[in-house]
Amino acid sequence: MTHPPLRLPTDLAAVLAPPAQATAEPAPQGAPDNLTLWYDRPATDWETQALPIGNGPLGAKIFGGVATEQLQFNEKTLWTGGPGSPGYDFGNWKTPRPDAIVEVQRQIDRDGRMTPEAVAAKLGQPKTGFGAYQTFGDLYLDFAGTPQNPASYRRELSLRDAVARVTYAADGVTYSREYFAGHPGNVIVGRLSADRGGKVSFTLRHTSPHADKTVTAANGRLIIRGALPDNKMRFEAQVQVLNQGGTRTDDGDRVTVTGADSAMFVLSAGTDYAGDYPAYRGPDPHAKVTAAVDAAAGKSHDQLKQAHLADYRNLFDRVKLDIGQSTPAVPTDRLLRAYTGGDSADDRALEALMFAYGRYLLISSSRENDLLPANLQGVWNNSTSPPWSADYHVNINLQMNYWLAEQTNLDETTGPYARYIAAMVAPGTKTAQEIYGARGWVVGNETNPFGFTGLHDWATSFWFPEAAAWTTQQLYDRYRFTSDVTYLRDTAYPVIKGAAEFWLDFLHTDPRDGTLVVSPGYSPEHGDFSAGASMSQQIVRGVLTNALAAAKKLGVDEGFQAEVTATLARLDPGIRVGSWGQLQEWKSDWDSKTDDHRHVSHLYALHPGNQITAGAPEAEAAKVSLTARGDGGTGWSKAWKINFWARLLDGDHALKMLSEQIKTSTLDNLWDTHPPFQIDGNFGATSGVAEMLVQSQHDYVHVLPALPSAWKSGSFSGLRARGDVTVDATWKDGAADTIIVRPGKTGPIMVKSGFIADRYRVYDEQGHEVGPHRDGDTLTWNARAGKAYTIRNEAAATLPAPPSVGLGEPLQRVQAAEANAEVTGPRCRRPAAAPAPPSARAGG
Ligand code: FUC
Repeated sequence: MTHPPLRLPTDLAAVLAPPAQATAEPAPQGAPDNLTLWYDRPATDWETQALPIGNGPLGAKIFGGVATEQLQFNEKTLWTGGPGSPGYDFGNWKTPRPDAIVEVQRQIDRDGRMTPEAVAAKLGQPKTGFGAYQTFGDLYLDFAGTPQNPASYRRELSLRDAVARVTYAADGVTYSREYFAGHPGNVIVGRLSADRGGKVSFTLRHTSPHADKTVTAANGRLIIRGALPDNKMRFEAQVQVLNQGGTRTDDGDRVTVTGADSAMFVLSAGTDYAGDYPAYRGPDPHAKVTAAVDAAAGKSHDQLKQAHLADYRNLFDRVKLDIGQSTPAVPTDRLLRAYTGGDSADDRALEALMFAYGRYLLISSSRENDLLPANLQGVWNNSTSPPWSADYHVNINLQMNYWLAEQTNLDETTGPYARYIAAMVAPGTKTAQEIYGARGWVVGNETNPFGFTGLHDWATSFWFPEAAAWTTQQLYDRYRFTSDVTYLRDTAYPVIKGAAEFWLDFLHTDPRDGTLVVSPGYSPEHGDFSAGASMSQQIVRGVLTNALAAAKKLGVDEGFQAEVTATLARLDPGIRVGSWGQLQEWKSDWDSKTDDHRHVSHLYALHPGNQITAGAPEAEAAKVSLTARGDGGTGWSKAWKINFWARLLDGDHALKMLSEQIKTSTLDNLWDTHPPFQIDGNFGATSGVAEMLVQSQHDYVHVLPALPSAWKSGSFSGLRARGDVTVDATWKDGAADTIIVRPGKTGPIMVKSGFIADRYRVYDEQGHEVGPHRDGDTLTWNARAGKAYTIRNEAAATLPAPPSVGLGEPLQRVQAAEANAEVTGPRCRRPAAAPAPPSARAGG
């Protein structure tokens, strides 16, 4: 059936129009810009105040001191430990322990539980040569003769530009500094200028805690070269200083500029790390670092900056969020202190800023040319012994770092994650064989850049073989978001298959009921060891389900498919409702109502998994558990709870968790704190907000599933849903006004939103009305790749009615087409059981 074209109402046409080209200019200085962090004094503390810039491999923290500027900087591969470090063993047992695991399994079969200490005594082994992420050191710029108290001081980080700036005035001169970390060219660029000629003078020098190095200056270039004593990893950084006007002199290990009109420096750094098992070493970094600095030094500041802005904005500008924020002209630390989580537009400003900041931080710490993904601190670390080695914890933390990536349209940031997980297959295969006697690959609770896939002996965190399976969830999810079958076949499937194969061999038959369970199993960092802990079972079910779906999609490995199908049929699903209505954390009903442990692992099936659907009895049980655990926790724990409440479709509680995180787990520079600083909470908070706005884990696009009542009216654009769909929406007085979906592939699309149970219309780009199939609050139609479809809430009627068609006609047509479907209904229905997916896809 075809329909006459409709003339689109003007404001609808505006929504449909492609986003305006980003302007090249930043917001004017001093004007409130809702996406700038700014402060009226220099930073004195690295962790809480200094501002982060980064391009993935390189990161820096800017202090903005007046007499001395400090840039602490990092290169993400600079790690102690691993091959070359005495006694490094990848965490594999130094001598075989043939019956050790079986003995633990027998004891758990007999007694039901074992203490972590008892299991660690049998299976653990001290960590050797694990290493830690290292600061590269600091650049200092000393400004001789600068007044102590300059006027109009401002230090800022623009999230729109990914540029940090410092400005102040002294003796009638305004001084400006500007820093960015460019992904193009892999350089950190600094520029110093003044509004009067000849006023730029400074000395640039380097310090670091790494003793085994040389620092030399020649032709305005500092060359910092050395090796870590522990593993002999070579490192090099170069900084080229270029002045306009004035003079430049080299002085041993420093460069001085005097009386210049402006000056720029470009920094690049590298190591001889390579991501390849077992040596993890590549070429000396000298040639690459030299080439990067030479290339950047051959360009003007303007060229470097334009390349950076174009690259960064291409990612950052894809998503916009308006939740009614209005940014007051107060520094960000004061905005944070004044935050109440109430109704004010200032509070909305901070929430919107936190959402954007997570995206900024991911773009800044995970890019295509990265050898490693974002670690516990992203790319930023000022220490030689950072908390938890600033490593890769894989019982929540690394996974959380990437929850936001696809949802918030940053697919390009996921490459390092995929490469890192794939690089664990080789060492993890050896560990699977030697420790567990299993096929496939495995990794434990914590890992490093050198394939540490075995065990250590910290009783409450040494054991978590489910980690490998969990890390592959993102790989499969990336396929669900992008529908990229080539990626599934070549990159994701082999890794997912290996993680699934491990469990085909390592599951244990539970003598209590004959089901297959994980034993020994340990719900992360909580309680006793047992068999069949809920999270263990949910993760294993997820990886088997994903591996099977992928093998079917690719039409490969029939024998493997049969094995997985048989195993799934016997697997304990790990979802049980306990005596007080809670979701059980363990197979036995051991949960305490007064336990407020930060890990809420047994809710994995709700988030990030998809085995529990809101409204189902298990979801009610998850709510009981979550309520009992309370609204506290470390930074990442609160961030996870935003996501949980959003998946339970409780937007007000999700916002409550975001506000708890902002109030009690956020530092002045808006970094998340565990404490100490841990970046996962920033990423988890952004993901949580995205989950409030769009969900797609059940293969339909659920728009505004958990809108908090405090976000009365607003809009977003550019969020992504599984099935290769980009989503925009506007809402007013708590109800969606307009939803626009842009599918990237042709085929059936399902869109769910509260108002669809009421009055709605769907248009294609030409204004032709689309006749979807409706079931309650969910529409299905055959969508064409590259087209935009607009669903309008006719009941809200905030847009003018299309002039050429009477209101009754399309509704009658829908009624005729859907004689058996409910046409009107409550605005916010309890979600129906998950509709059948438009194509055979599954997730875990
Ligand atoms: C997990 C958490 C801790 C911390 C550490 C880095 O082990 O339980 O709270 O976040 O990772």
